[in-house]
Amino acid sequence: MSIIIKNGILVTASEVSQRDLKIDNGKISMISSQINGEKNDTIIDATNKYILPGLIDPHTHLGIEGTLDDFETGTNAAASGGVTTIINFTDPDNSQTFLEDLREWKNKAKNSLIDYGFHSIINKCNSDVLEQISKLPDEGVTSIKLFMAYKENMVNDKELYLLMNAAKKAGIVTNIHAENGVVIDQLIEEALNKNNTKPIYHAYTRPPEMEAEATARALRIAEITEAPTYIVHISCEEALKEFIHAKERGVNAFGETCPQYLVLDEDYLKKEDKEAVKYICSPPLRTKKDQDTLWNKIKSGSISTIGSDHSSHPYVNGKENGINNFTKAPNGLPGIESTLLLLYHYGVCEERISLSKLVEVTSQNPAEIFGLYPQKGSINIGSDGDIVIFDPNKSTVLTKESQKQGTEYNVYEGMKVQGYIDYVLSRGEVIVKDKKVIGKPGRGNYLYRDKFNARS
Ligand code: DUC
Ligand code: ZN
Ligand code: ZN
Repeated sequence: MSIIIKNGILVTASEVSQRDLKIDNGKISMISSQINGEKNDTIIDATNKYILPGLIDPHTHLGIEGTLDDFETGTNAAASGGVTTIINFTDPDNSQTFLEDLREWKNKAKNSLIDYGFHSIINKCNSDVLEQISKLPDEGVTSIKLFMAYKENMVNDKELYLLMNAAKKAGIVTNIHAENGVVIDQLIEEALNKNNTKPIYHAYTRPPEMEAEATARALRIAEITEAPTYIVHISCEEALKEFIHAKERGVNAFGETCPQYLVLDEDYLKKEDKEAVKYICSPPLRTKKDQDTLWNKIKSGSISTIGSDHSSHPYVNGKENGINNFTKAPNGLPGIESTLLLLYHYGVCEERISLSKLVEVTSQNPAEIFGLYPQKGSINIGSDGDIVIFDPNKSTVLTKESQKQGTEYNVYEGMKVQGYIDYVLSRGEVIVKDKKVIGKPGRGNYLYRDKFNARS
């Protein structure tokens, strides 16, 4: 019994064309201008709708202690937004080695609805850690993440150099949170000493120059180690300039931004304190000018991917702690289910990017960079049947009532966006239909990813 999607407009990173699609045993088996089904086949009519490859969200934080989305609720939310694969970050637990930590995370993810992989966060450097990095590919993990900010997790320059070197030798790409944590901590201390505690000081103490400085430093180290490097959540023009300079020098660097940096700006941090605290994330929300630059650099190809950086911190006993002191609010925004709709509305409908570019940055590029292509990332014969059927003629309103993610708030509350997610298929199984999640938790597979093999 096959699944046949008929009469839709198929979109890949390279073309948009009217095609029928057939899926057998979870894999795409035929793409043709007309496919006729047989008696037992399931036919889905996609007339006037787009057929897109499922999104790969390369930046999620499900299952973090104190947050509201575990792998079950978080992947339900992801799937309802058209995401069929996530690459989630582990969280270092200093009582065990990071390989033990990774195995615990694999176990934690067993109730995932969709396919998943991990990036290992590494927050220290010693000979054991360097040795363990070489073992990560056997675990199916071909990316690590290093922080240049946050006292408890950041690594210094020597460690950055040693860890990136080890990652390169192991065939692993290094993700970097690029902010100069030392200077930022000093700026925070100075702000608090002056009683500057309102949410907007979160942005003022994490200025674009310090994101740019860390980006440049990381990429200079990448230049001498020749380590493939992926800068997560680029938020501003200053950092982008450094990033593009490095690429022009031949550094094998990839850049990611997030929907919040494209759609929201620092004015949200100037709202009434109790509202503004919801918007605390790092790097902070920037200006409208930065948004324009980010869109332009997606269009031009400098930025390769979009990740949601989904972090489902509660409002009560979470974000609200920052009302009188911004440093007490946990960093990060929920948004795993709104990436496709936001990019379609603000990107495609507002003519900032093409539909094929949307597919490239949300599916093909993350698959290629993180060792999932061609199993994931496009609509090819033999690829997994991970498909979104998207209706461009209907609209969706983003609200906390209608969302699947666990937070009591939605940072895009009330936004009416063009587009509607009709169906989501994962390996040929319909897991979302008309906003209802019908796939079962635990059906998601752990993805053993290939070693790094991409060129920026
Ligand atoms: N960085 C992330 O990548 N996610 C949440 C918080 C942060 O600073
Ligand atoms: Zn980060
Ligand atoms: Zn993150």
